[in-house]
Amino acid sequence: MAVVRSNISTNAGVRDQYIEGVKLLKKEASGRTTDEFGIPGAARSVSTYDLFVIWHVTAMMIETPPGNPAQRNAAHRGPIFAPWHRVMLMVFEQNLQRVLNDANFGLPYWDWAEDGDLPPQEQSSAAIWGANCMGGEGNPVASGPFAFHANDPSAFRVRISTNISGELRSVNRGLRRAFGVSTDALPRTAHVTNALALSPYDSPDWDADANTFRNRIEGWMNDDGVSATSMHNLVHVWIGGEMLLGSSPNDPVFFLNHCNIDRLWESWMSRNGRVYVPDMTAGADLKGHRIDDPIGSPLGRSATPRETLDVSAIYEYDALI
Ligand SMILES: [Cu+2]
Repeated sequence: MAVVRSNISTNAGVRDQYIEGVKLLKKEASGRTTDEFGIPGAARSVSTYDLFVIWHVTAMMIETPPGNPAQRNAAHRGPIFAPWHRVMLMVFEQNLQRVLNDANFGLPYWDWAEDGDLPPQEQSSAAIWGANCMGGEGNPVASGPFAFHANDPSAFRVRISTNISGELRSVNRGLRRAFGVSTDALPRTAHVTNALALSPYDSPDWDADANTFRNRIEGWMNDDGVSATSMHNLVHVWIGGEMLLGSSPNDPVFFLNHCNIDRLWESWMSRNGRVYVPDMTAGADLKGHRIDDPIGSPLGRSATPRETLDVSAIYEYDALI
């Protein structure tokens, strides 16, 4: 039976389970070590949680095609954006179910447009940033379940990050957030409504300039079809700190943002059917973004975009838009 994904701001049970599950995955040794991923320095055990950080960074470093001037990569700036993150979230959800010993656990989402509809000065005090949820901002974050405590080795720490070139590096520090620094507000309900009215899913040039549903929710374009930071990208930018980097899955809120993006995609498919483009007649320059191209992972599971279109037997949302 499909598990149900619900709103973290209104479901305290799922919220507490999510926090507990993240902490367990962060403590669990994956059996892999940093040297296997080419990370400089002494070889060190990588936690299961940090495999998701490595997975995301690695995908961002794969240009599709190599040298592509549109900077499309194996997970972003192209059609693969929604399916790629759906696969990542499904593997993450399975791992949470395993460590929580709860096969009915559904990943929660953060409906950031609800908070985006608040006056900008109230957005950083929304329920999601409470000490009983994701905690607040700071360098390092000082409140909530992922607060940094220098003398406590079991406190939440960032262990994998990137250098200025986006390459994987070992670090040992607290989580960083800085709300509303280069943008003062989150996306609003109107942005969601406008994006959902767009069709097709994606179209040529399949990049950050396409005025399509995929590009709009990814957030390279505003409601007027003009290049701007919006929706998914704007959420990353508004939170700041860890969320500005290729290693953004270091912040547990990453998965809540993407779960909401996945909910928007599911809402779009409920209007337009379970359709995806481009198909396999598209040229090799779109390799990695076509419907039957594989999405790989360091966690051993692989899927194609086609296989991600109907997940109704695996999970559903308590509410679509
Ligand atoms: Cu991403």
